[in-house]
Amino acid sequence: MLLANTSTLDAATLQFAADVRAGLDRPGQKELPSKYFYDAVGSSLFEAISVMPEYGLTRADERVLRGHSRDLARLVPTPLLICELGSGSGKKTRWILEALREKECISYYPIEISASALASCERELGQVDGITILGIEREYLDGLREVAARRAQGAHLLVLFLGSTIGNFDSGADRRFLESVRQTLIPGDCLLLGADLVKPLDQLLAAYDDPAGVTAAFNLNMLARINRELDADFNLRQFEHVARFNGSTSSIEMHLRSKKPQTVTIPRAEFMVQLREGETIWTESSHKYSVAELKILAAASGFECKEQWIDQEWQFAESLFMAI
Ligand code: AVI
Repeated sequence: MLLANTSTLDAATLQFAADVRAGLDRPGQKELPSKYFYDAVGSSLFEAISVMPEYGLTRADERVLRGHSRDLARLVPTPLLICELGSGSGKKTRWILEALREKECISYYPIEISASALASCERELGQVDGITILGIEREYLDGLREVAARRAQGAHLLVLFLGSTIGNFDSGADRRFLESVRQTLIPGDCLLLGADLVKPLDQLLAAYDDPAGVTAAFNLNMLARINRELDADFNLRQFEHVARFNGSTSSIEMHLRSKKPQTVTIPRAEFMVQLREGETIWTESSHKYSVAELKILAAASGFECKEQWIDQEWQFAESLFMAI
């Protein structure tokens, strides 16, 4: 088997190699962590997904924020430090910042592991008057702790976790993550959580398997990324995108199905993987919540659900949780 000189790889690539190896070496269902979708190509493909007619999630998120930012501003205590976990381009946050700047002195801290996403967020929101922006290039919880440490006496935090990224956590990991967020907060601090809701099956399947093949390209880019960064020899034409609904977990699952028996070499992970015809690699789960489930999640992680705003066109909820 081909071995690469891995001693020259940076820490991020070594971690990527270790995670790829662990996921593909699993007995039973092989898997790859969905966080690795978002390299430069994957992030652009996700931007394209978000404007596809079949994928209403991002537009629904924006509609609710546009329609209810003033209601939100009335409910949160000030002075305020706003931290956004995974801000992306920051486009939909504009409504919130504009509604809140009419209150007291506001600071906005987008938290992102991608320097380029932070830069475009600072460009997008830099011109909102009366708001100080400071991008933090860290993992979500590390970044949040850093912001919490900066709070002045009497100031409150509003944490934004939008776009239903919470739905991409493994089952049970959503509650554990919210508990960790809660531990960095004090009573009265708030969390605005965007979550996609259960909806008819045909609508969900079309959203995750659009006829133009953009979501398929997004999914397959995971293998292309492994080829680029770990020198692997995945033949993308020998895999197909699969989206299916798992009723027992209320999640859309995305997989990559091997069209034939094949062996793939991943030199920088010092690993070789064999796939059977029809065998799948599980790449993502996207949980679809119910309104009641979100209230239970709030209570289970130390929050009170103060308000919920629902988009009726796409069934998407923005929930305002207050730390108790
Ligand atoms: C980022 N996340 C909320 C998206 C979702 O819908 O779960 C990722 C995505 N996967 C396929 N299409 C979009």
